[in-house]
Amino acid sequence: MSHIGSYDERYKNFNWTIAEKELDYGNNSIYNIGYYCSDRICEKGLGNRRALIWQGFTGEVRTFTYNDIRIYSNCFATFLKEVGVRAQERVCIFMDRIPELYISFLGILKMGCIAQPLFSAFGEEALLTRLDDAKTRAILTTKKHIHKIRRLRAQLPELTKVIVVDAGDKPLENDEIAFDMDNVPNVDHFDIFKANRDVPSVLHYTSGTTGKPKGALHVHSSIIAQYITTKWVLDLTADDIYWCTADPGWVTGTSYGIIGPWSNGITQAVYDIGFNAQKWYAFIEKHKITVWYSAPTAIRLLMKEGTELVQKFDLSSLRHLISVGEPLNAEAVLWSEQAFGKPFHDSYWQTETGSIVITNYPGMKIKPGSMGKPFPGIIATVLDQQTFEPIRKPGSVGLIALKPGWPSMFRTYWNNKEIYDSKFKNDWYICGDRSSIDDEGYFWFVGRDDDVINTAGHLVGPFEIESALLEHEAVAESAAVGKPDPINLEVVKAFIALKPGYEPSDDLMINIMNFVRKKLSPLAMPQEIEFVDSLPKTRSGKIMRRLLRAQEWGEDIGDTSTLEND
Ligand code: 6R9
Repeated sequence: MSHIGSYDERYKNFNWTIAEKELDYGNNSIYNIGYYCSDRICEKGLGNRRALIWQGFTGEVRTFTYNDIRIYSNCFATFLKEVGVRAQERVCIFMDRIPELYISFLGILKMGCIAQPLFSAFGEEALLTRLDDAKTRAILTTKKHIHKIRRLRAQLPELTKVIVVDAGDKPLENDEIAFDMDNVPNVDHFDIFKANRDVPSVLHYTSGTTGKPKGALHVHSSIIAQYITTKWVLDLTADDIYWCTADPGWVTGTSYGIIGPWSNGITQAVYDIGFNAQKWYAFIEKHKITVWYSAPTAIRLLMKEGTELVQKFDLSSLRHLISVGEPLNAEAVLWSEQAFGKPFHDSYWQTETGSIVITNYPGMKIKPGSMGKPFPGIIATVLDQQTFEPIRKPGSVGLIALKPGWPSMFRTYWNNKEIYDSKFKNDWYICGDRSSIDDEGYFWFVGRDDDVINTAGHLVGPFEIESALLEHEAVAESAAVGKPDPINLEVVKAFIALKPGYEPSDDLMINIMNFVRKKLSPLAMPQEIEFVDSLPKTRSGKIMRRLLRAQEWGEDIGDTSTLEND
C-alpha cells in the first residue's frame, strides 16, 4: 500500500492543505465542484479517459469520457440558465441511475445551483415533504416518475420548472419542459459559477427521530475531503475501474458515486439495477471492476447465495473492497476473505459528515467487527452521555463525537438551525451513534442513540412513517420501530391502534402496508404490523417508542420511568 502511505504516518503528518494542494484547490480562484470533476481532468490531458461506464438493467452499455461529461454537464448548466433558473436555487434530481443523473449533478453545480438528489423510489408524500421544505425551483426527472410530480404541482408553487430528460415523442403536460442531452448542440464552454469555498452545493435529506426529514447542507469545499478520502480509503489509482453500488439519492452515491471518483479522474462503472447476486458478479467480471464500495446488507445477501456462485465467475480483477452504511459484522468480513480472497474494509460516516470519518484504512490491521480508526485530519472520540466529556477508558461505550473543522462537514440543516445547533456539545459534533474504542484506538460500533431505523443501510425516520400511517382512515395511533432482521439489520415494524369501527385483519394489514409504500417508499413500508388496543405512553402522553423497540430487540429497558421525559 505504498502509494497511499501507512496509516500512522499519514495520521501524524496530515493537514487538509495536503489534499488542497493535490487538487490545486482554489487555483485561479476556482472552487466549483463541477469544474474539479470534469474540466480540470480534461485540462490535465485526460479528456479521453473514461469517466463513466454505464450499464442499464436491460444490459445496454454506454461509455462517457471526461470530455463527454464536461460537455454534457455544460449543456445542462446552459439549459438551466436559459430557462431562468438562478444560482443557489434548489434543483432536484429525481430519476433512476441513468447517465443524466450523474452528469446533470455536475451541470447543476456548474450553474451555481444547489443539487438536491432524491431517491427515485420515493412516493408522493416523501417527495412533497422534501421539495416543500427546500422550496425547490426545478426538478429533473423522467417519464417513469413524472406522474408523482404532476400530482404535487398544485401544492408546490415554487416548483416552476419541471424538466423531463427522456421525453422523446411523449407529450408533456402544461408548462413541463423537455431536455434531451443527446439532442442539443455541444456546449464547449460554460462560464462556471464563481463559487467560493462556503457556497452551498448539495442538499441531502436525512431522517431524525422527531420531526420531518432534515436537509443537510454541504458546500463546494467538501470536495477536498471527498477527494482525499476517495484516494486513500477507496485506494483509487489511474488504472482502477471502480464500482459504488449506492444510489445518488443517498449521500454515498454522491460523495463516492460522483464527486470522489471524478475529482480523482478515475473510471467508474454504474449499474442501474437493484440487488441481484448473479448479475452483480457478471457485472464485475465483464467490466473488470477493481475497487468495490458496497454495504453490509448486500454482503449478507451475497453470503446467502454461497461461495459456489462466486466460483462461477472470474472475479480476479477485484483488488479492494469497502463497506458503508451499517455495522459490518465480523462474519461478513471473514466470508468475503473466503469468497473473494479479500476482506471488506469498513467505513463509517454520515450524510452530515459528507465524507468517511472512521475507517479500516488500507494496509491497517483489520479487526473484524471494528469500524477502524479516524481518517487523517479527523479527531474522533466517544463522549460520556451525561457530561459530554471524552471517555478515556478503553472499551467503555459512549457517543461518537468529532471535532468540527473538516472540509466536508455539513454547514446547517436547511431551515433548521436549532436542530443543527443541538448537535454540538462542548465543541464536539455529536453523530448520534454509540461506540467504544479499544486500547489500540479502534472503534467498535454499538448502535444508534436515537429511534431512527436503519434498514438495509438506509435511514428511515419513525416520525415520517407514523405521520403517513395516521393518514390512513383506519389508524388511530401508531408507533414505528426497527425490528431486528438477519439480512437488512432492521426492518420497520408498526404498532397500530385502530379507530372504532375497524377490526384487525390480514387485508387491512396489507392495505396499510401498501398505503405507506406508495406514500413514502418501499424502505419505509412496515414489514410487520401488530394491532394493539393502545400504545404505551408517558405521563405527558408521548408514545414510548423505545419500550416497543426494546421489546423487539429483547433488551431489558429497566425502569420505564426513565423514559417519561423522552
Ligand atoms: C454514509 C451513510 C449514517 C448512519 C450512521 C450510522 C450508520 C453508517 C456505518 C454505520 C455502523 C458503519 N452507519 N456507516 N453504522 N458501521 N460503518 O450511511 O449516511 O445515510 O446519513 O447514515 O448510518 O448509524 O449515523 P447516512
